[in-house]
Amino acid sequence: MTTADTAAMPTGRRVGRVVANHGRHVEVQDLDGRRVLCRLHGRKLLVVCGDEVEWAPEDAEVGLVHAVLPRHHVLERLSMTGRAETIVSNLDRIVAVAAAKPSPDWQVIDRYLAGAEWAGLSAAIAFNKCDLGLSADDERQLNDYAAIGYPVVRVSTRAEPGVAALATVLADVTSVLVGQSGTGKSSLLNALIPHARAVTQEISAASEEGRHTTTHAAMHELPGSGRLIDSPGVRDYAPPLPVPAAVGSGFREIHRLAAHCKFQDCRHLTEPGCAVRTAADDGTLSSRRYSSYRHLYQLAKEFEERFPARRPPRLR
Ligand SMILES: Nc1nc2c(ncn2[C@@H]2O[C@H](COP(=O)(O)OP(=O)(O)OP(=O)(O)O)[C@@H](O)[C@H]2O)c(=O)[nH]1
Ligand SMILES: [Mg+2]
Ligand SMILES: [Zn+2]
Repeated sequence: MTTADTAAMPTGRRVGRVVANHGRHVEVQDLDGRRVLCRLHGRKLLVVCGDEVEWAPEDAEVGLVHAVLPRHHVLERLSMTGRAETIVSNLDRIVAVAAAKPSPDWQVIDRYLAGAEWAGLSAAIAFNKCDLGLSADDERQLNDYAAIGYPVVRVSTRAEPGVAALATVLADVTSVLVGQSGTGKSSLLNALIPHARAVTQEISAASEEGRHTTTHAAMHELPGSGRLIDSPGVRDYAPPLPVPAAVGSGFREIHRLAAHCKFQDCRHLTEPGCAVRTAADDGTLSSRRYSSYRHLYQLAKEFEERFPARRPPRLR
């Protein structure tokens, strides 16, 4: 926010950042660091965690949010109606959190990574609960992600190796922790910022799944510099999808290989001379990543057919 922008604001209004979203109420952090509970002006105002807003105090306790300032990078999800829903805004990085337990859903991780590529966000992977040990398959998947250039950190909130490697990935930027319920996102937040005191809960002994403990996104200041947003765990996730032909750009190694396909408009499915399929066959491309690509390609096709009027998101 520049001085010129602030000068254009009606008197009494201030700029703040939404640090928690409780539906019709949000918590706004003022420029001096004070947090104020605010109502939203009008039903149409859609506010998410991370938003910069214009707000004004109503009384000593409560404020009113009047407007959302333009957002830069956002994390969105695809809704059942084919729309993009913003989850958090003004981000730099997503950190996809998987864990030894519940068992990782790598396809969900791939969808977060593809969404980050399309949204122009950087992405990293944190593998938590390393104190429980990593399976050979977990090791293989993590090594594959590292090989294609994503920062991968192995962490634990209970024992060695601790969370120092994650702190390094988070320094100086605004990040959001995303992933399945029960992987330990809120526990990681608490390990990095003890006074955050986010609620955590054991995963279900019967289903070995998380209990969806965190119900809304909340932002915290990291020691040193940087901000960290904890978000509710998901069962599944899909980002807003581009046209099917652009799905490959969400998979950086597939995007690189595509330059060697015989046909420029290769979809990497059944075409002859496809460098992507050849790489999947000879093992230079992870067959699991290739399968995630094909699933997302199929989903993009289905959405294109079901929602022909939908405008695909602009890729960055
Ligand atoms: N063994 C082990 N357990 C952990 C570790 N980190 C977190 N846990 C446990 O995992 C369970 C789930 O942790 P949460 O932090 O609530 O998980 P979450 O990802 O925030 O879950 P949602 O809010 O539902 O998305 C809790 O019982 C934590 O104590 C770890 O490093 N090792
Ligand atoms: Mg949580
Ligand atoms: Zn191809």
